[in-house]
Amino acid sequence: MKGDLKLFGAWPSPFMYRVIWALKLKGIHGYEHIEEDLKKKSDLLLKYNPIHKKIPVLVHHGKPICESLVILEYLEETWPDKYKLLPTDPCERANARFWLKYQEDLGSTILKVFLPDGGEEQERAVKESLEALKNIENELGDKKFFNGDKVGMVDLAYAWLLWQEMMQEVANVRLVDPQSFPKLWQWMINFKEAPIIKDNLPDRDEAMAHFRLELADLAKQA
Ligand SMILES: N[C@@H](CCC(=O)N[C@@H](CS)C(=O)NCC(=O)O)C(=O)O
Repeated sequence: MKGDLKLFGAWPSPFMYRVIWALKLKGIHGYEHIEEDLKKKSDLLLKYNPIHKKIPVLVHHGKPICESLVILEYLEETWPDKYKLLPTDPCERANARFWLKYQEDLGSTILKVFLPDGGEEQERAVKESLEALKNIENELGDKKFFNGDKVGMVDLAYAWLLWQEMMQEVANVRLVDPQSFPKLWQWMINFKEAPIIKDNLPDRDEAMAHFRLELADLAKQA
């Protein structure tokens, strides 16, 4: 392992899991995990991510790298010969980056699906999310994973769909189900069963209990 590596995270953040999976897929062990309380952030987190004040932050040789996808790119560049997260062909790489950006642009829309008070904004978010999910399903096609037969960066980025599936059960809002999105559904199963991933997923019951509390908090604030 190259030098000193620390990961600031907060269970069960899907953004943090992206980094954990990438580190483990690349076989980078021995990093230090620092668990943050997001209601009482540490001075170190605020120092390392003063702009967004969010986890995950990876600190390598004392230098912070913020934003989960930026961290994944950093890991790919720093350890290029270990498990490859991006395709090597420039055109395929560009396509992977297109879908990485697509899911980032979709983030705030998906969150609005879970607005506690519903209404027009939520309806619009559901409609837009369903359209986007159709595009994502078409991109996936009959492939096992987005880049073929091995988990890659795009899969790690879209793994929030697993969180979405747990949230929809808690919030009683349905976006993805096996009938309307059979390929995405199968991909979620493939992803959960993939080596490394399957041993590093949050416990479903504990995560659902956490989401119930979060949604109750959101409803109180609304
Ligand atoms: N775009 C960021 C999102 C990270 C994010 O939203 N982290 C949440 C936890 S899931 C956080 O730290 N929230 C604290 C806050 O908003 O104050 C990434 O990809 O790293």
